[in-house]
Amino acid sequence: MSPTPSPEVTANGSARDREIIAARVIVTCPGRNFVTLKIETRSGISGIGDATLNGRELAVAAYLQEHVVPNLIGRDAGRIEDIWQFLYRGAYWRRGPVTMTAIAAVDMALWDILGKLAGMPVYQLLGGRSREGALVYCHANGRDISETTEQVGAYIEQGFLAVRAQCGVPGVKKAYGISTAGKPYEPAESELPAETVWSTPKYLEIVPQLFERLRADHGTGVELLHDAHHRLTPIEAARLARSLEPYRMFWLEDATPAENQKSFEIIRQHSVTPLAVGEVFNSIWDCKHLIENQLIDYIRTTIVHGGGITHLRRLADFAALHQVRTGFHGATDLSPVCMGAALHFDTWVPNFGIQEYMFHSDEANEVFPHDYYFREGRLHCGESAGHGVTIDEKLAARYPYAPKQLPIARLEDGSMWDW
Ligand code: GCO
Ligand code: MG
Repeated sequence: MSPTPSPEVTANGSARDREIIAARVIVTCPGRNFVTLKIETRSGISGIGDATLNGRELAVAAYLQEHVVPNLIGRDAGRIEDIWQFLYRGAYWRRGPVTMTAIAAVDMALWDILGKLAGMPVYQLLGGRSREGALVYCHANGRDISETTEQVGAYIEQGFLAVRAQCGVPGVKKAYGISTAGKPYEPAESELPAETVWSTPKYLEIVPQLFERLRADHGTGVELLHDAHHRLTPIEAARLARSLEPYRMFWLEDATPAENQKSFEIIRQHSVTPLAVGEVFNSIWDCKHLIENQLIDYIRTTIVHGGGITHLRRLADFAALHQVRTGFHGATDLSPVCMGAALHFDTWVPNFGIQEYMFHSDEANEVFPHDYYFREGRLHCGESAGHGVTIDEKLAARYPYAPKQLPIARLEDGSMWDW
C-alpha cells in the first residue's frame, strides 16, 4: 500500500506529507452565521479558511461540499497556485460571489497550512513586513448628528485614528448603518429581508451637516470616512462628493453601484473627495476599468469574497501600478479567519491604505481564537505560523445555523432600490 514517493521533498515535508486527506465545512452561528472550511493534510497539519457570504451562507457551504471538497482530496496542499487555477479555470463557470468565496476559503486554508509547514506567519511568506501595524477604521453611528459625534469622540478616546460616521436621516425610518438601539450594528436581522424605505434628497441634506459638525467637534487630526452604500446615481454621488470636500474625507465609499465602472468618471469629473469601492466585487475584472483609469483611490475587495490571498495579491499589484491603495472590507459578517488573513496581507502589501474593523462579538471571538490585536489605532497580526486564527469546533457546534438575510430598500413610492 506504499504510495509512490514524491520528487518534491523539502526540509518541511514531502508532497506526501502535504497531501490533502480531508476537508470539511463547518457552519456556526455565534451571534451571526459563519462558514469555515478546514483542510487536513497527511502530516497532521491543518488550515482553515473563511467562506462566509452574508445571507447566502449555505450556497457557499453546498458549493464547497458538493463541488470543491471532492476535488481537493489527494492533492498537494503546497500547490496553492495550481489549485487556485484548477478551481477558477477548471470550473468553466467563472467568478461570481459564491464561487469566488468558495475558492477564497480553500486558498486561505492552504496559505495557513503552508505557513505552518514553513514555521512562518503568512505575511513573511508573502514577502515580509512593510509596516508595524495596519491602520484601521471603526464605525460610529447614531440616530442623529449629536449621537454620532458623541460616538466618534468615544472612539478617538479609545485610540482610533480613523472613524467611519453614519447618522440617521430625518424622515427615513431605518437608514443604512444605524444600529437598533443598544445593539451593535448587524444588518441581517431577520429570516426574510426587512423592507426599508429610502430617500436620496433627505440623505443628501443631512450628510454634509454631519461632517461639518464632526470637523467642528473633533478637528482635523482624525481621519473621517463615510459609506453611501450604493444608494446614489452618479450625478448625485458627484454632488455629495463635492459637498464633502471642505471636510477632507479619507474616503467616500460605494457612492454609486459599480456594475458600470465608467459611471465613476462622472464623480471624478466633479470632485477631489477620495473614492473607495469594491466590497461586493469578486475579481480583478470587476475593477479593471476603475483602476486603470484611476477612477478610485481605494479598492475594498477582500480575501474572502475575492478569491483569496492568491487573487488579491494579483489585484493589489495591479492597483499599485495605478496608485490605488487597499482598504479591505472588514464588517462583522467576515469571520475572524478572514480578518486574520487580511491582516497578514495588510502587513505585507506595499500599497496598503486602511483596514475596516468592526468588532466581532465575544462569542465569535471565542469560537475563533486568534492572535491579532488592536493597539493605538492599528491592528497587528500575530507571529504564529500560518494566519494565526483557529476554530474551536466543539464550541462552534453549540451554535446552530440560523437563517438571516440582508434588508432590501425601496423608494418612498415603492420602487425597488439598492440597499
Ligand atoms: C461595510 C459594509 C457592510 C455591508 C455588509 C453586508 O462597509 O462594512 O457596507 O456594512 O453592508 O458587509 O453584508
Ligand atoms: Mg460598505
